[in-house]
Amino acid sequence: PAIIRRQDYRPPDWLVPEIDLDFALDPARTQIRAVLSVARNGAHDRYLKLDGDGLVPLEVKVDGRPLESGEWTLDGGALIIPLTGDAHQIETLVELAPENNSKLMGLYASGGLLCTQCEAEGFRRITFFPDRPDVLSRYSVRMEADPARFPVLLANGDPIEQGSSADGRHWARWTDPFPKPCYLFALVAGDLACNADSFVTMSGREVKLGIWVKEADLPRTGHAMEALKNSMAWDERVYGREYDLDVFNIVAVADFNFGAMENKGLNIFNSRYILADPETATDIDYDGVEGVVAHEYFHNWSGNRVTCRDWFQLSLKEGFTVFRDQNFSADMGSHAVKRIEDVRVLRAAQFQEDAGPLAHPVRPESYIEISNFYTATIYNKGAELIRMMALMLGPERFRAGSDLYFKRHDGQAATCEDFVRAMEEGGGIDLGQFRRWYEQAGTPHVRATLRHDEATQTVELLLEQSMPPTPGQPDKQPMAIPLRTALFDRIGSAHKGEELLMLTQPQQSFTFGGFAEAPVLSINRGFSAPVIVATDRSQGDLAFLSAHDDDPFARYEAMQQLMVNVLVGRIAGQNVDEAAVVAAIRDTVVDPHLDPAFIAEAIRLPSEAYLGDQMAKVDPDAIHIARDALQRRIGQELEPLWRDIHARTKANSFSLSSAAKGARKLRNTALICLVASGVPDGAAVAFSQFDEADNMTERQAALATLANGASDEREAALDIFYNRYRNDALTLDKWFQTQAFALHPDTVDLVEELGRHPDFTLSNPNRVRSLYGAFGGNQWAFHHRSGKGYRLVANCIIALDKLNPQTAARLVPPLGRWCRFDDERAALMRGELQRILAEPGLSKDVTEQVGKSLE
Ligand code: B3K
Ligand code: ZN
Repeated sequence: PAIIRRQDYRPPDWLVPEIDLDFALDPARTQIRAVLSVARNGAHDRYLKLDGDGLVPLEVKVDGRPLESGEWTLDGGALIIPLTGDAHQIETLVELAPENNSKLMGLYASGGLLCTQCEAEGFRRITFFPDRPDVLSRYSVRMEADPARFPVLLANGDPIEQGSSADGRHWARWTDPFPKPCYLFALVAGDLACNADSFVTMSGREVKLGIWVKEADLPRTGHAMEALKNSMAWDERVYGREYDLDVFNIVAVADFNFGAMENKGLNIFNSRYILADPETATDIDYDGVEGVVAHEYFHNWSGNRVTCRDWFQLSLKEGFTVFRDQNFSADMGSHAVKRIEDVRVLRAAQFQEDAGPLAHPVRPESYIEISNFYTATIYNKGAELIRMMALMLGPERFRAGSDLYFKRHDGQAATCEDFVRAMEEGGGIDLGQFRRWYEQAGTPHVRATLRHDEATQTVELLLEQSMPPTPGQPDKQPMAIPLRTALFDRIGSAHKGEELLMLTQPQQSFTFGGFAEAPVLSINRGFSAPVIVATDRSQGDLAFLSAHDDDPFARYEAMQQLMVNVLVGRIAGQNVDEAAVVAAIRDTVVDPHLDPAFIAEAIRLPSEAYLGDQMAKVDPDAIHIARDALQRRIGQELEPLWRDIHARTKANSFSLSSAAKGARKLRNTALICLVASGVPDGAAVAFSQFDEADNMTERQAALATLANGASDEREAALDIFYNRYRNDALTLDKWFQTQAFALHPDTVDLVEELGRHPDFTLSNPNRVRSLYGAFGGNQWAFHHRSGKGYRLVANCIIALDKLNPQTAARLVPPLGRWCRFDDERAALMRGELQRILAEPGLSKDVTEQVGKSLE
């Protein structure tokens, strides 16, 4: 397949200032008539090329004149029309069968609805058009459908007219005053109920808000609506950004390839990020709804008003928008806990990506299939780059930079370079070297060594950076790395103030005076840079910081490092002191000044995958055994504490307050510890939590804890859960997911069985992700010695690729990490990748991911 390169970017040959679309909607046979006004862009004599994917032109007209079949050609799906003048009107007619669209890209059917997904290149599956983000058009859309099956007709912008046709059908016309790229086009038709509300903007305009769902789901839309109104107010307050249309609609659909989509004025969501109630949604789900609603809303400015010039600039909108949604969620809840959660995700997904065959820069140089580049690097690392700029600039100058960016590029298709330049000029800073963060793939490693000189009472902090090679980038230049740093006096447990150290050289040393005794180093506080830091701090120093660091992230990090050191030592067969870990956990748990949600984060053992990342070669079995043993010891030694916490965090009634959420989080952690201790009543305590809970957070956590072991309670709880929720797809997903995640020796066999379960289907991406996606993230189970886990996932990829290549390709990365494992496992993993690649008719999505994984 063809490689698309960033360097080959050329402005479009033809622009399309206006488009008029007419949809005669029907699941089996939809006709689409498109009228495009096209304008030659610059002086050239190139023909008009309109992208198409699987479309057959039934009619083609130029300026009203029907073309003979020889007057146009098809080239790899695209419609080619030679044109003589500089401005013409092009009309095409095509026909589609949305109900047969299993890729869920373009116009498709989901649960009786008709809906669209166009980003990145789905619009070309709807009509012939220059499908690239730098062609911006004004849209007018007419939809016509059977009023009984499709009473609601929605599109971007504002509704302007509606009516009934003579043949008993009805129609509606929507127009969007803001020029937009075609990836932001959307329509929805179906039998939907609306949670209607409104928001008054900072200039006093009233915006009508609607969240559209199946009638029965209406009671589950309240949290999403609150999140939407809070997001609108937050973007005004923090970025000065006001909403710009008179209506803002959100529709929830059951079959969706990812989380949600920011179509102008008509966001379309995976229902899992809209629907929430205490009976079926966990606190994590509630936070997910809040974060994704905010993310898509924030795209209205960072993405829609200012869009991307080409798909290499994807992080321009995604990194910035993730940064914005992260800060919004932090403001709505706890900054400390949100940062810890975000860093955990970054390390689990992005650091692994950066260390493997699919590593790519935040602004990639080439791709085969753009759908494969909606990655943790583009999104989460991209957000870290914005965060570093915001840190270096400070809040006022960062705001000046973002104001300049929005002002300068409103209505344009911009680049990452445009953003950096706006930050430089608006914020008054030189980001010359910082730009390497966009260019170089890989995670920088920083080694920090502290030397104390008693005679001069000074300390020297030596920082050394390096960056491992990544595909196509063998040698790296030094990065500009902002490290928030503090030095703690051992006596008094305080520091003299934090400093922002800029590490820009391969090696650099910083000297600090006034230390009669060697201080304790607290570095990369708040995780100020997305790097891997190695220090020579002793377990004693880490225990000190885990008790005294005033930066919550650094305190959490010290605790995690303390645990990592013990576990990695154990795995290597060393005799390590576990008592320090147990003591630090006890001290943290009983500290009355700490937020329970923070405590729960801090005392949680590092995941098996994270431990794997600390080793030269991952040994999944040894990691599991060591982690399990430490968890048991923590459970046993502090058993009364866990019982006490578990009892006293039981609430009388459900609330979504931070205090209530924190209590549930700590309660679930206490349950894990208690059950891990092996006390005879462990399963019974877990079962009663499962049984008595009035909320899904406690119920699912109890189920997950039971699922890790073998007990009658395990089987009973799984049965009850299944029977209670078998008709609720989103909740049944949790039943699949919990079993696929289970740290249980039989998980691999169970996943095989679940793949044959009557409720399992490849046609719903959420269901696929809850079984095979979750399983791919279960290190111990997936890397079962036999290779069975690899075979299961490869079989799923092969079968799913025929229906939905985009979702199939997302299952590839765990198989691609073979380099990190022993020779036997590596050979089995490569064998499966080769088997996939040998499949006839493989999509370019899967071909790209598998091909790169084998290099
Ligand atoms: N922009 C969409 C993602 C589209 C993914 C296409 N493969 C959702 C988001 O990031 O907000
Ligand atoms: Zn986004």
